Amino acid sequence: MSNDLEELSSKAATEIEGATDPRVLEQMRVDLLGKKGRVTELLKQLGGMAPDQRKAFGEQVNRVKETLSAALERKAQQLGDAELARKLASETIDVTLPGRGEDVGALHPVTRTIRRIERIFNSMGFESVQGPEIEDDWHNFQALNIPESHPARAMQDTFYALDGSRLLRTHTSPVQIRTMKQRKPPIRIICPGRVYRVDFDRTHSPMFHQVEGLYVAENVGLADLKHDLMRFLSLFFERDAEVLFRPSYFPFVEPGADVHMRWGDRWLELLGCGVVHPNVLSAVGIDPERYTGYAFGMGVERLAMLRYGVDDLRLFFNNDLRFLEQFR
Ligand code: 2NM
Repeated sequence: MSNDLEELSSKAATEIEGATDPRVLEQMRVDLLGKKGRVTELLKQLGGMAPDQRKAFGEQVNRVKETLSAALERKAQQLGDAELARKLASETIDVTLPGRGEDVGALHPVTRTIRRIERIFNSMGFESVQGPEIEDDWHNFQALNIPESHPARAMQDTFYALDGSRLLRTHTSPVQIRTMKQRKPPIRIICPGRVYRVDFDRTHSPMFHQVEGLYVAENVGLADLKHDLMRFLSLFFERDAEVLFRPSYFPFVEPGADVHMRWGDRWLELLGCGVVHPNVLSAVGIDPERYTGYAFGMGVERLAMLRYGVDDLRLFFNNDLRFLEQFR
């Protein structure tokens, strides 16, 4: 074999053996055996040779060509196998690992209770209305027949802005005041929402939720109030509620009452209510000679505690998942 061919063959064989990249190996194949490859060029030279030389040289080049071709193929296979093995190793999935787990969320028990109260009153023809939590003195007190210096203002301690111009509503009644100013009777609404009072212990939270209701039309009276509230309580507690109306005082109603319900061998106070005071109707521009109304208010957390058997109101505000998860 000629020295040139010998050298080309052994150099190429070494390079092929040392290849680590399939693309580099493919480039080697093109450089050696491609249309313009070095081995191919040698074969092209055969045409210009003397017949005796041609036979011997042709056989040598062909042998080199076959050797290199086989080496290239073997190496390509080897690199392909290595690549596949690497890929399989890196994409291994351990199916015995524990899963990440999916937690299902749930509505807060207070939200559930508000929705339950709303659903019942909506079915009785009451429309849900909402309003601002930051209020002024007129909507939260004056329009509700609670003038400055009235002792009723001391009944509930109010959060005031530092300059005294605004306050956090202490009940949702200002929403009813706003609605009565905007609409003409008949008006039949319930107002769920957050309210705020300076108060914090086992049964009081500085923020809590109320649902207040209002029905203003011609000839609305105490009998309508009693009937509608008894119907609500029976639907809410899913039993024939034994209900007691006891006289009580709220400046925005006359007469006023506290509603109690028999709970085992005790009477529990559940909500307050009454016939809307004529001063309230006058304040919002409704003629008290023509229209009358009833109103009521209830604490949502209190009803939620009774319905779910919760004995500490603060559990509703700690957001401890061990508590909340029980309401899924
Ligand atoms: C209560 C008890 C009694 C009440 C009155 C009004 C309004 F705006 F119509 F005057 N809204 N809510 C009311 C009456 C609320 O909560 C214990």
